[in-house]
Amino acid sequence: MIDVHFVPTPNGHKVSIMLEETGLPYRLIPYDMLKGDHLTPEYRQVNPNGRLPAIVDHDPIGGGEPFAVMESGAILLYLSEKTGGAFMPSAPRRRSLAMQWLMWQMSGLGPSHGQAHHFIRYAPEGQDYGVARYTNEARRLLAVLERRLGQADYLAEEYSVADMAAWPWVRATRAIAMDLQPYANISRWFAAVGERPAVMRGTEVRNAPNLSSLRPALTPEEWSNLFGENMLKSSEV
Ligand SMILES: N[C@@H](CCC(=O)N[C@@H](CS)C(=O)NCC(=O)O)C(=O)O
Repeated sequence: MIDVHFVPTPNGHKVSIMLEETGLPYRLIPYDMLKGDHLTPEYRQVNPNGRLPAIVDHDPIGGGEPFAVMESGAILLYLSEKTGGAFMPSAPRRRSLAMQWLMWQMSGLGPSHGQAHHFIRYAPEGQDYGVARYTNEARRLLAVLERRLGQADYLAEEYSVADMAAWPWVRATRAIAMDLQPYANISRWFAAVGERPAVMRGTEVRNAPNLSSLRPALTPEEWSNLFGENMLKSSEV
């Protein structure tokens, strides 16, 4: 059994999609970040970085004690290894492509779109520089994705962990009012991936956030848990 420390966000959905795709048995442990569920010393034992998601495999690769894995990209690769290489292409070039696009998602698409969400949805209004900086970067990355998906049906030519990593972030563009219509290749790929039964199951409502709420109203306590003093205090040594 695999414990999934979970929030229904793009990073969380990467993992729930992969678990549904592979059919591995898992148990969701839901967190409410607004309440600061993730700020506890107990959760630091699971994920030293204190962010979500993370997994604990009670029957880990190689045996031994339960094993914790942080970082959604590393979790996808761990689950692939656990299932004999599922959703990692076996041909060397495609395998490298899957790695390249997974790294691109983890270092580019996710962080930059995450900052766009922050400045558009959560930052005090009037932060024009931050909004422009990350909206531009978010659009640049969508253009990169659009070009890639004009060359191949999937990021690594065949459906792989790279698509599972990128797809939930593209899905979340609706929360920052980005229109996918001008991106014909992304739209085709987005529909094809979204029709996969495992992807549907992996993203179905589990305390799903209201993606249409452009500016959620946070209490001072909720703000502090996400971005302020409470968050900082929890990471002090
Ligand atoms: N690179 C990390 C990012 C994890 C991350 O930032 N997760 C968000 C939720 S999607 C989080 O934990 N936010 C809580 C916080 O910022 O305190 C991953 O891919 O797992």
